[in-house]
Amino acid sequence: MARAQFSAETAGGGAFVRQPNRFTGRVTPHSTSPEGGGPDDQGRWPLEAGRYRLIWCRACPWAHRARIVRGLLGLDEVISLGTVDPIRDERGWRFSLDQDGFDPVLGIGYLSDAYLSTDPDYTGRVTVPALIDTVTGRVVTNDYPQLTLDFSTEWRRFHKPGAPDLYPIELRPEMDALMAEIHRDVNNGVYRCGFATSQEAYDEAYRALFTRLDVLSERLSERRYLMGEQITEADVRLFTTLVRFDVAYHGHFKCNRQKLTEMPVLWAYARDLFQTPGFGETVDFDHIKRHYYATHEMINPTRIVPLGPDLSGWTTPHGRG
Ligand SMILES: N[C@@H](CCC(=O)N[C@@H](CS)C(=O)NCC(=O)O)C(=O)O
Repeated sequence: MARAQFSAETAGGGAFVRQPNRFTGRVTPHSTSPEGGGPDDQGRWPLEAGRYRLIWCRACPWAHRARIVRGLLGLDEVISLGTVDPIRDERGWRFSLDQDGFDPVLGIGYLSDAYLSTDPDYTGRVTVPALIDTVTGRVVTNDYPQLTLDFSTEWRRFHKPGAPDLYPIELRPEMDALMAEIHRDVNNGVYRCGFATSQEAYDEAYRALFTRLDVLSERLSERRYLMGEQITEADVRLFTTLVRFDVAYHGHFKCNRQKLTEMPVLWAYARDLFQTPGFGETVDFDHIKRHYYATHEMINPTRIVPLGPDLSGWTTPHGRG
């Protein structure tokens, strides 16, 4: 069997099994801690404007979700943003895009500095997104699925006027089930294709991915967004994978039954979102390509970054809505 990109996260049959999220603190108005205090005995941090910092990488689909949701809800003013270099070095995610290589607020050069000062025994992958407490420098959470839902529900006090409800209470049961399928087969499914180290594991992931995309395409042929006429968290989660499909997953992860541009409904849907304020301006195709092709040395040992594909189609009329 081929050598794995992440051997600790590769099962016996060559399938990629993602590590659990280590830090699962939550910022919430229900915390019993005072302002400026740490987490209460249930891991709940106090809700405060200007206190927490979101660290993201423009290339990362999990981090990209948090960036989009933060913007759609108008939380930009109350949660600051730090951006790591799309290429990790041997110490991992670094703040080399910042002056002198240090995050200007946290004063650290590597995201691992925050992880290790929070848990000196941490041995897992240091991942984005991460929400960091600027008072103590500790990692509050790297639990990306909960993070964005908390932006919608726990941070409501700081939403901009007229902010969308991305997680409507009456839709949650259906949305949760849909997002679980999208996560398994699409968001993480592309990684299960790319990081498989056996033909069988790859075949299984590939089939699940395209079968799910067919189902989603069918659903989206009858409605503008996944849950109807309003954008929800489910759309944000699907978008961050679709926008990377042709530039990264089709080639690098061998998700190549079709390109996104060859799946008419999904392509129009993705363009519709791309052209919606809060989406397109957060996309950095250059960072995405450089991250994937130059980071996974087991998959692309030459680290050559392809020049294509042509991206001009993203701004063409989508004909939806
Ligand atoms: N926290 C999740 C998802 C976040 C994630 O995987 N982010 C990627 C970037 S897309 C990352 O930070 N990878 C760091 C690494 O592979 O060392 C995980 O641990 O799998």
